[in-house]
Amino acid sequence: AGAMTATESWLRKHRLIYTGATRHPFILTIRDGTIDLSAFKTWLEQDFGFLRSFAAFVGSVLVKAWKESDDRADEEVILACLAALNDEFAWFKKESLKRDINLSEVVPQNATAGYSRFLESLMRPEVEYTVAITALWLIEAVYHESFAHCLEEGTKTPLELREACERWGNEGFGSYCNTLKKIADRRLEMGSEEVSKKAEVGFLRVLEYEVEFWNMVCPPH
Ligand code: HMH
Repeated sequence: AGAMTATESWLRKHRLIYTGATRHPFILTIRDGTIDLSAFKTWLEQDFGFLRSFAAFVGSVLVKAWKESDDRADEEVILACLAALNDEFAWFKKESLKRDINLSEVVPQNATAGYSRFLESLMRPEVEYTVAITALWLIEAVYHESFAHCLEEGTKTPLELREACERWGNEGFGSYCNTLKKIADRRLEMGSEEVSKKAEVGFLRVLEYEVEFWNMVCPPH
């Protein structure tokens, strides 16, 4: 058997928090059809705010790839991510119109603001490309795993939420996540132990912020 890659060993080692982020009660209520639509509205509002910071972060990862990467193909993957974000912004605007939300008036809640500050810390030039691309992979992978779970056979995901679930849950998005994972593993393999430690800390923080984000939308009882 081949040796486990860095990301695989971290997924194994930090399984509990990973599951907490990808099988959150909010996702489970979408899946079983009991979701509270006001929670979905909060998610829509707050995620739009998150995406603004996320787009800036992805831009910074592109800069790092351009400066530091050993493989020019990485830049194209990150550019495709930015293109998809452009599409996502349009989708959020369309959804907000349907649901009587004024996105320009939305105030970021603590979890969103905290997550944005974390992303901003990763945008600093001294943060290594390896650390940033590992975070980018995981941020996308958590959404893919979460929403793909709502599309499985036998789930009762409400029709009006299927489109949202398909945005991140579709197979194409899954292979894009896999491409990011491979880049992260390639970089982690060629990097130092020190960079790898920093990337693992970033990995854990992404999962913590993802759980906090879901908790804001759907508070634990
Ligand atoms: C909070 N995490 C959060 N929002 C998103 N849209 C993604 C990840 C994936 O893009």
